[in-house]
Amino acid sequence: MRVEVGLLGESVGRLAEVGASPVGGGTRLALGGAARAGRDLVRGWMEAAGLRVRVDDFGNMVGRRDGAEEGPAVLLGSHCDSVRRGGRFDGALGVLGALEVVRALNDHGVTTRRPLEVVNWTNEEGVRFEPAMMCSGAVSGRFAKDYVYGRTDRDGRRFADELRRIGYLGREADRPAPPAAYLELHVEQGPVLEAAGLPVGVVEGIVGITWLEATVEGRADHAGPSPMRLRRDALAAAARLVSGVEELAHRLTDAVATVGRLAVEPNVINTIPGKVVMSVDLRHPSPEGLETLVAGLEKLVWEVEARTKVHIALDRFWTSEPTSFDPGTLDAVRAACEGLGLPFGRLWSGAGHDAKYLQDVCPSAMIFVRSAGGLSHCEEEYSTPEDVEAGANVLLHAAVRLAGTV
Ligand code: HGY
Ligand code: MN
Ligand code: MN
Repeated sequence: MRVEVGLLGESVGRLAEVGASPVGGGTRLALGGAARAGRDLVRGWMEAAGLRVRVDDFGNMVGRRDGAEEGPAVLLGSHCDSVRRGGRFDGALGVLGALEVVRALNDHGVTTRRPLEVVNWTNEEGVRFEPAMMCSGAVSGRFAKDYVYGRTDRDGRRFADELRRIGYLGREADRPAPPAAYLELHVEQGPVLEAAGLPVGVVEGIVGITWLEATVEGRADHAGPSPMRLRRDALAAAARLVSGVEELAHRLTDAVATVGRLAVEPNVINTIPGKVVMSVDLRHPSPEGLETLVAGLEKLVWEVEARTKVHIALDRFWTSEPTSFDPGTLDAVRAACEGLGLPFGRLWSGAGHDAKYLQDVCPSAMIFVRSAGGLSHCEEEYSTPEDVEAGANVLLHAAVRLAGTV
């Protein structure tokens, strides 16, 4: 039994047209207009594949395919929201690959013992509404409903209001029940599989991630008359912080750190910046490494304050601990690769995924597909049809192993 990769490629291409940019990528930030159009498209495909679709109180979309037995389902899925000017495979491959698994089972007349469910998680990226993996985290009990509903975007719009506005505010009773197992197909978004010459990978875990926001308060003043010795330039201080953050990661093996978002006030040519608000994204495979990075950042803040006479407030608002996936579920993925005669890598994910929070509530694992140039979160993101087909077939056969057939 194999998936029909032409159909999968076609649906990835159709979904990519929603919020498309002129060069092949696109923007479908959570709960925006393009996200709604993408959701409507996916919902139609889910229903056309015979799935009974429901939407929960976080906007998570769940399509159910009955098994011979009742009881916990094997859940397959990922997310359809994107970063700004992201790629067409990040997240979408996991939702549409899961849909392709359902179509293959339908085409081959296969009844699974356990029910199968396909899920599109709301707001995995955490770009418009920080933090990431928010609605798989909410269903897994990591985030309270009020917290999620009250998160606001840069324009002050609330999550709950936006969910209602796009017509995807469903019921708590329609949340996915704790699954028997969870599988997520995703592009690697890094260089490991390509460097090893492998099409797919068995993902054994996800690194730890912590997000902070630094608010640098200086004093706005005229860019001309104000002597240098009297200035409290918030942007000059923030610049020291940005390069110091990068230096922290270079000094610790396996660490990565990024300042991806930065806002300057008043942001005009002839005023000394009075305030800067910037993000800090720190990642490490171990809890100790993550805490070493945070301690290094706190020391750096103290040094920059002492040197530049600004005040810097750090708000550490999200931490996703390093996560190892379930050995039994990993065995099912490995056995699927072997059964298909596919060479496969074994690696950890440097990117966060909804599977992290699913592992909190059920045995979970991920399957990676090779990323060309290791690129992602950019419009150049690409995976070949052959690699996409290999990944989707691994998902199909791992799902069948976990769900059983009658
Ligand atoms: O940030 C991440 O790693 C994921 O893409 N949300
Ligand atoms: Mn993703
Ligand atoms: Mn992503």
